[in-house]
Amino acid sequence: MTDCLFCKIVAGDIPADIVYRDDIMTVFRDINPRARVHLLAIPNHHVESLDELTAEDASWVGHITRMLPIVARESGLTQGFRTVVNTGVGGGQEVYHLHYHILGDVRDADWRGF
Ligand code: DGP
Repeated sequence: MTDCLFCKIVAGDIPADIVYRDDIMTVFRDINPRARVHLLAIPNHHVESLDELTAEDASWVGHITRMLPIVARESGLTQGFRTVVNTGVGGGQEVYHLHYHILGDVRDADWRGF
């Protein structure tokens, strides 16, 4: 989608600190980190939110889910991490390209913020 911020990051039109990338997904550092490590994992193709998913999406959703702990570990989060997905207005979603927040070392982070 041409006017989607995260599609532009996938395309390389907007710079981002990318920590992992494959044919299905991209992971980059959040511009406004809420924890010592705060990553965003997104599908490379445009999907607005979890609300859009159908049974046909199971394969790539499974791939992203399986990769979350691998990328987290490779980013130094050896003691675990928090995963957050905000969905829609009620979920506080700001960017309408599905993204999984990966937060590490969250002990001092504002719990209510996520
Ligand atoms: P959400 O509220 O779940 O839609 O989170 C959107 C996140 O996206 C928020 O934590 C800040 C992050 N973000 C917004 N714009 C940019 C950007 O241009 N670059 C990066 N790296 N992150 C962004």
